[in-house]
Amino acid sequence: METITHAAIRQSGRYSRLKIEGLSMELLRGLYRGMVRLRRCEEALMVQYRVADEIRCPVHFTIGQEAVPAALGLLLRKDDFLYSHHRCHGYFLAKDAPMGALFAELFGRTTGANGGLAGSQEISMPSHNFFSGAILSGALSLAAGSAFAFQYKGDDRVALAGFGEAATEEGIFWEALSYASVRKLPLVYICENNLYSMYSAQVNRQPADDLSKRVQAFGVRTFTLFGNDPVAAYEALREAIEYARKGGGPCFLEFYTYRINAHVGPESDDYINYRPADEIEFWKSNDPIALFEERLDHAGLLGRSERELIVAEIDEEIDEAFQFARNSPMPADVDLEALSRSCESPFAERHLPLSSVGDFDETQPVAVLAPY
Ligand SMILES: Cc1ncc(C[n+]2csc(CCOP(=O)(O)OP(=O)(O)O)c2C)c(N)n1
Ligand SMILES: [Mg+2]
Repeated sequence: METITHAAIRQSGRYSRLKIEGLSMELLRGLYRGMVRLRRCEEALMVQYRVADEIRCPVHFTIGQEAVPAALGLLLRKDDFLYSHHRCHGYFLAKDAPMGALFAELFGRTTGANGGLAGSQEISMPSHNFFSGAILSGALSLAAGSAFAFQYKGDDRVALAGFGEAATEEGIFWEALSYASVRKLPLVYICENNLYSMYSAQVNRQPADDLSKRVQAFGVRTFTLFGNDPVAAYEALREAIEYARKGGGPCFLEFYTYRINAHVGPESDDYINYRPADEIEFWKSNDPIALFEERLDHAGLLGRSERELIVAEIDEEIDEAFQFARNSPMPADVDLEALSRSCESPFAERHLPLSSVGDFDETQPVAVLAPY
């Protein structure tokens, strides 16, 4: 199998393998729309971020990394669970969660997905089975737990988690992977390897750029791909999700990509000089949307005027999302104590008496926990 690393991608030059032949117009339009919707959303939020200082939470933008969330959005079922990390807007939209609830959350309004109290990197939308979080790798074990619950109940649901390559530097990644492999859990791990953790390159943090190889040692099926090809991303994700759904066990997909914007916030962080200018230029020339548009033009599909209509429709949705956020009320005084801490634990209180029946006796009946 061909080895993919960030260095090998640079060496092989501009990507030329994007194939759209034989794909339905519905799929091509869906991929294009998903990528452009995320891009326009992020660009608009960047422009509005400082205007009137209405967005106060840190935002990790995702320009350049649109292909994977766009592909994922066409494959997820409503009842699947998707977990994500700090760079979460693409995953939020992929789970079909409403743009207005995202914008209002960033604006700190009551109509935000979490009533304006979570902000960008902690946003969740339980009604859409979507959960993100700023604790790096925290979502990985939660996703494994959901996958365990689905398997235990005999559901054919899949739990997925999207994260960056630095999440694999936490022990919990390997612990969850090991458990998922042993139990053949319906779990799909989506790693967007964008080479950096904040301002630090992967080679300065990990022994080698060979994550998939290390994951294979855990008996987990892996897919390693150039991550700015939406069609390849779609096909790999489809195969992995189906494999997990049918009981094959967990999958790990590593998508090689690059974030064009700063690690956090709308302003550039290139003044830190943590990444070479020619590297940034290389990845700009491999912009997933530009690569896709080129192939569409070459094949004479989804022409300029049709694409402009899609963009206009998206821009209208974005305008409405801003209006919704700006016209929504700020939260009233919030009791943070009650929000973040509670001495009550109804689940434990219901079940602990059951599991402490008598002294240890291996013949005693096993307490059966009711689902909560
Ligand atoms: C447990 C923990 N440690 C450190 C951080 C600080 N932190 C926030 S984002 C980030 C970089 C993450 O890099 P990666 O996982 O590759 O995702 P990317 O930002 O590149 O998308 C770090 C170290 C954190 N949020 N949580
Ligand atoms: Mg990274």
